[in-house]
Amino acid sequence: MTPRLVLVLGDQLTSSVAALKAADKTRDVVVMAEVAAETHYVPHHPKKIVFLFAAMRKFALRLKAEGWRVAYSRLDDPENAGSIGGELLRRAEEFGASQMLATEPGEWRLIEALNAHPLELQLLEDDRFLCSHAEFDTWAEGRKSLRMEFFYREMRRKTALLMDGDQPEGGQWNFDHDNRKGPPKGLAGPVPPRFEPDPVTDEVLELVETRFGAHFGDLYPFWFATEPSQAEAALDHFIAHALPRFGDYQDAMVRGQDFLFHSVLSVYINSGLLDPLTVCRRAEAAYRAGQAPLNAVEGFIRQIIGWREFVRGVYFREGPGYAGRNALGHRRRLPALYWGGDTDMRCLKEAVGVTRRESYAHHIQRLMVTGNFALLAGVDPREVHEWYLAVYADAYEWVEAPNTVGMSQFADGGVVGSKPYVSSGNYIAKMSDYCQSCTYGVKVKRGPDACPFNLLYWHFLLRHRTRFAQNPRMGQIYRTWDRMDEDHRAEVLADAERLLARLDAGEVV
Ligand code: FAD
Ligand code: DLZ
Ligand code: SF4
Repeated sequence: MTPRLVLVLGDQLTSSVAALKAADKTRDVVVMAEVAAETHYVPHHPKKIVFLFAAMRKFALRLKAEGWRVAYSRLDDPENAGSIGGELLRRAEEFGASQMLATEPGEWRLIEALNAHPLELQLLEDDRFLCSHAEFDTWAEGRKSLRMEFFYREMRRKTALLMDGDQPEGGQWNFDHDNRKGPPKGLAGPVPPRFEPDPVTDEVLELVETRFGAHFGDLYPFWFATEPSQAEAALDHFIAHALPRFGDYQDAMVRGQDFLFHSVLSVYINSGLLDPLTVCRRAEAAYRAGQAPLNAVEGFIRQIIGWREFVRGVYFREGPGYAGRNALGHRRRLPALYWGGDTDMRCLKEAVGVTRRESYAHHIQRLMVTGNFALLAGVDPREVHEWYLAVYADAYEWVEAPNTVGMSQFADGGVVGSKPYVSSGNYIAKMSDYCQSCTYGVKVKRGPDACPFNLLYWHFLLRHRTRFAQNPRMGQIYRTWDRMDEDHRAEVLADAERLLARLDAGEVV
């Protein structure tokens, strides 16, 4: 029998991925390829590229050890065709194959490329998720709006995680009201374990330094796990040292504390090094053993079986055009400060700084600092989306786009969230220690020293008054604005305009 090609992409690194489960070790050839097209369609952070290539190379070695025939293309192979489609064609010729098996990629772009490919394709649904496309569609069908909270309850019932019979553990589904503590002075979290690069990773580091040195982001020190046993050690460390306080300080931001009590596991979960349900069961076991409180464990599990599954459902349900949506008609260019340009705003300096160093920022930095500022300033959501996709090691479109285009930029018009996540400087002042060392005054509401978030908050709301004034959760904000002194209102808007003009002129803001 002629062999079939079995495509394994960089974020499908587990032996239980659908295409491998359906393949025949004695007949088929696994195809894995480092290709220029995937590294360039957005300028990925060098740490992200090293992570993926090192993890891919090690996975290929494990597959070979398990008896698979693997055709692995390195980026610097002279024969490398430069794209996934091109590599499949080259390997088809080499092995005389006319058929291929693939697990559905996490981006419409690649799904479309595979569907258009001349080889006969068997495309299998990615079953590393709790909720299949059909199940999500059944849940979504007929609902006026999709709300994560109700979806999440279904996932709790389905997995029996934190359930007490048919009731939620502790009598409530959600303990979020306990999870919004501002940081006390000196708050410090444990540092995630760091893994010394081995010879495989060293070789990739050299390659990436030469080829992608110009991309935004620091390559060194490189410390990510690149194989399952290391990722499991990172999970053990999180459960023992950070999970107990994950809930309390989930929204906190502290200078010099890049990770606080976050898990830093998304990079491993999304690429296949860790299984999401196993991660949740480990967290639940810590709660049952009295090692972590319910508000922490429920909050953590909700992110994985709630938000993570929900945004994936939205991405695939909404179809290929999702990442290009721009419901608010925003057109501003992404300011240079996102790519490391100078800024006087301490919060943005911190959030972009950790992104550059670690290819990581935690959720509130992504949502309420970089995301909030881009939305208030009216940046084109396509540019915002491409930035997030490029700079974070955990970013693949299925998860990044609904978070960015939907949750953070409201560019999907309200599919992911019922109202935009916008705030003035107040929120950042409450949840962080950033404002204490900022050039701007967070309490200053107008004039050159006013916190830019204070000015742009009102500018945003007024720009979109027709759309948002009818939203029951936003009407009160507009009434507050209407009660302010007229001269004050005019000055705030004029200051906001001046600030935007300075941003457009490339001045440091
Ligand atoms: P923790 O805070 O420890 O959370 C635990 C786990 O829950 C994470 O590892 C992740 O798997 C999951 N999770 C938490 N929140 C979300 C969410 N909103 N959507 C999906 N999964 C979630 N997450 C990505 O995995 N990839 C992305 O490209 C991505 N882009 C984002 C862009 C924006 C604008 C925003 C606001 C959020 C984005 N997120 C993304 C969600 C979230 O910020 C990251 O999952 C989280 O910061 C990863 O760090 P952690 O592992 O320390 O997470
Ligand atoms: C993100 C990425 C990068 C940078 N490089 C590769 C690669 O060279 N080969 C590969 O198979 N996958 C890569 N990936 C991941 C793919 O882009 C990913 O599979 C899609 O984004 C779909 O989730
Ligand atoms: Fe950010 Fe405003 Fe606080 Fe400065 S004052 S850190 S710009 S929120």
